[in-house]
Amino acid sequence: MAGKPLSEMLTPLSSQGIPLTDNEKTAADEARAEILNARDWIAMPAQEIHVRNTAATLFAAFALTVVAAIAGCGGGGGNNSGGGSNGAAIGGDIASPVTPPATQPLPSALATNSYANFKSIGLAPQTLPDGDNTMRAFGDFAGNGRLDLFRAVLTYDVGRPIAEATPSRFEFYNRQADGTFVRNTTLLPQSTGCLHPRKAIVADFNGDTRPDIFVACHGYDTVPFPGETNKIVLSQPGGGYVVRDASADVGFNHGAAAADLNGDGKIDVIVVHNFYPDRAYVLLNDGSGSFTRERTSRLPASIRTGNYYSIELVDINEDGQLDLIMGGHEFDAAPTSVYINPGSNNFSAVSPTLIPPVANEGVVLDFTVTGTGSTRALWVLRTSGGDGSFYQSKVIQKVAWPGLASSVVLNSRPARWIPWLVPTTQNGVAVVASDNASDSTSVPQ
Ligand SMILES: [Ca+2]
Ligand SMILES: [Ca+2]
Ligand SMILES: [Ca+2]
Ligand SMILES: [Ca+2]
Repeated sequence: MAGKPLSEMLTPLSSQGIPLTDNEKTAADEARAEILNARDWIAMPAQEIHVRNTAATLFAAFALTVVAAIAGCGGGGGNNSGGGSNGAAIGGDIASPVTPPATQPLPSALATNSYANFKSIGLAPQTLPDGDNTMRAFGDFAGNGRLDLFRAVLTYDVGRPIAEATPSRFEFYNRQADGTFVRNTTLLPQSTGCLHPRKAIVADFNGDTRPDIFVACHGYDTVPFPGETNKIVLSQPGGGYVVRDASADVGFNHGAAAADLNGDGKIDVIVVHNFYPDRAYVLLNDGSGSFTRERTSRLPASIRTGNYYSIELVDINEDGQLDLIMGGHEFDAAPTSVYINPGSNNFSAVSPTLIPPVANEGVVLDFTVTGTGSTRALWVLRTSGGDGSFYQSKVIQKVAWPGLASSVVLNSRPARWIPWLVPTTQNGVAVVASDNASDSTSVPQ
């Protein structure tokens, strides 16, 4: 894309000799028109530009990504068999713009695993507050029957010395009837979080039926990578929350998933981290939200050779037992792997089912499962890695289960990476989408 004038990029695609379907042409030309509209805004009075600035910035970034993909300057692409093309990605991305809902129904009760409490609650893409929303979780934290938001906001600059680094801020937001979020400062009087949180998961860790949040924290994000402890945000009598260390264990904790692993009815956590030989560890819950590391590993030895960062516990083969899915840097000896639960929650002797890799898009960020029976599918959210590029793309891979037929259904580069996907419905069509409406990212199931 570098060196190509904007005017040339914005000429109608049909005149550039690029083969597109009719739907793709329509979508692409609509995007082109929107870019030209955005350009016209430059001539607006300053006040009006200010009002429309956020929307314009978001849309321009999105539209430029589309043009880059169409113009063929996006990189990547699958090395796997099956369908998938930029065309399919463009169709899915543009033809189904995300419209935040005015209402957001809540499930009647919390599930006993963190995957379900995020991805099985009917969550539609949300209009999140300004600022850093990468670490986010949803639940009825304020207990008023309406979906609320938890997020962790970084406050340090990784370009500055570690001695100057300051902890993140943990924040609750109440969802309003119009779908916007308003900060709730009374719910969490002491909002000091860990230095660098990376994933927030929801379950009732202290048994009072109210949602709590476990936050995986990896600490200062450059050398010397000292790591840090995870945090637990626990519901308290009277309706508030407190932040505590989840345990004394220090690590580069990048991902986590929660379920009752030892069968005592108390919800435990598997944490995935890096720089340590075991790569992941189990924290057993005493029932009050205090955790102790399990010393006899129930985790597979095969993860110990690679750089894993992402984890889910979800029943992919529909036998009623949660299965373990792990991903990270495929180019660093970490093949994306599914471990089927043998029925004991003990994965130590389970051989992995290997998910087809995607060349140059080897950073695996998140997992979602949809469909049933012959339509069962695993969706793998990725970004760039393995070709010298790092976190410079937005890629969604669909993998049929159990046949493992793989297709890359969205591949945008350059593009801002996105952290999470959820299954949802848009205009009556089942899709997989970012839970952040401003990402404008969805693909048909
Ligand atoms: Ca609420
Ligand atoms: Ca609770
Ligand atoms: Ca347990
Ligand atoms: Ca299973």
